[in-house]
Amino acid sequence: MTIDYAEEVLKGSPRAVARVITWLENDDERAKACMEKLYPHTGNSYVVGITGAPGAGKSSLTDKLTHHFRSNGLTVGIVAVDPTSPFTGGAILGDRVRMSELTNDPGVFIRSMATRGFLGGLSQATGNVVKVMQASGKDIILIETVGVGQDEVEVMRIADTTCLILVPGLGDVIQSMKAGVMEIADIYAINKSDLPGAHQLCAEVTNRLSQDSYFKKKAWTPPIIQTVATEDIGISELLDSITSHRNHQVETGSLLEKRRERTRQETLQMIHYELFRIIKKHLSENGRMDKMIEAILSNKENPYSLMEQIVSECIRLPGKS
Ligand SMILES: Nc1nc2c(ncn2[C@@H]2O[C@H](COP(=O)(O)OP(=O)(O)O)[C@@H](O)[C@H]2O)c(=O)[nH]1
Ligand SMILES: [Mg+2]
Repeated sequence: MTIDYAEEVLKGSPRAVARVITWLENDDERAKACMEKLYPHTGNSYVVGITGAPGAGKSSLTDKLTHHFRSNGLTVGIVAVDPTSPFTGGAILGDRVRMSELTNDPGVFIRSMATRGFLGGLSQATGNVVKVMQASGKDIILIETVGVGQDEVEVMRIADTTCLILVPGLGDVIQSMKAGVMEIADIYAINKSDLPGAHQLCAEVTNRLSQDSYFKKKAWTPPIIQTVATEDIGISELLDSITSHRNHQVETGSLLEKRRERTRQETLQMIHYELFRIIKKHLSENGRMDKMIEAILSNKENPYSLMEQIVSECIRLPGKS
């Protein structure tokens, strides 16, 4: 008898969850049929993003937050989109030992992701992984990313609440905050508050937020929480802020609005990549792509009119290829 993996995911089987995620990663055609069945069961969990520079303590905070969620009786899915994360193997021994506590908990599912090489882009791939975890019944999904590139910022848009982790002594914070990362943060955690400079950093961020016209207009002012992840200090405050932000968004309707916008983007993106896939397949037949490139290079054709020609051909293609 063949196994119905979607059914197994819905029952919460970690092996089925792992299998379906692997299909997604490998662009295996079995993933699509599975996702169709899982989709109606997604969207019931709350998604929290944890971002910040490498070494800021994102994994440590994720770990501690998970323990807190677990003691509140909630199940947790962790998606680590961070090449430097202990979850992805770049760990010192102590971290590995600590993480393995979570690995033994059936109420926790941890998955690390490669950060490059997904056909539909990193955020789409992460979005799918989150959906599989949601369908498996996890109450909270935590996504850890390194807040550096545009890809990672896009990943954070999957989150209902985004926490930006800053640490004292990591150079010009205000400068790095201008890079678009600031706009996505709903909560600031000043981690490593046991180190010198934490209070000053706190004051700098408070100042920056009060001056920024973007935040003046917003109904939600991001709270700034001081934490020491390694000592479990400030974690319950961080958790309370996440809850407050969630309540705020539910009350104002902005959660629904955020999810509506995300669904719009996701759907458009899916259509975009599917069209791209069909057109690429169409072009690769009979070595047509190579011929086109040669024609363009020798100035017999130009890419603009070729593009129009190809698109109109593909729109007329019978069914999907
Ligand atoms: N002093 C201090 N060290 C911390 C704190 N949080 C994390 N660390 C340490 O900082 C290092 C990087 O932490 P990690 O969670 O892997 O950071 P990530 O790269 O952002 O995921 C590890 O050695 C942690 O033990 C903290 O609050 N205070
Ligand atoms: Mg990490």
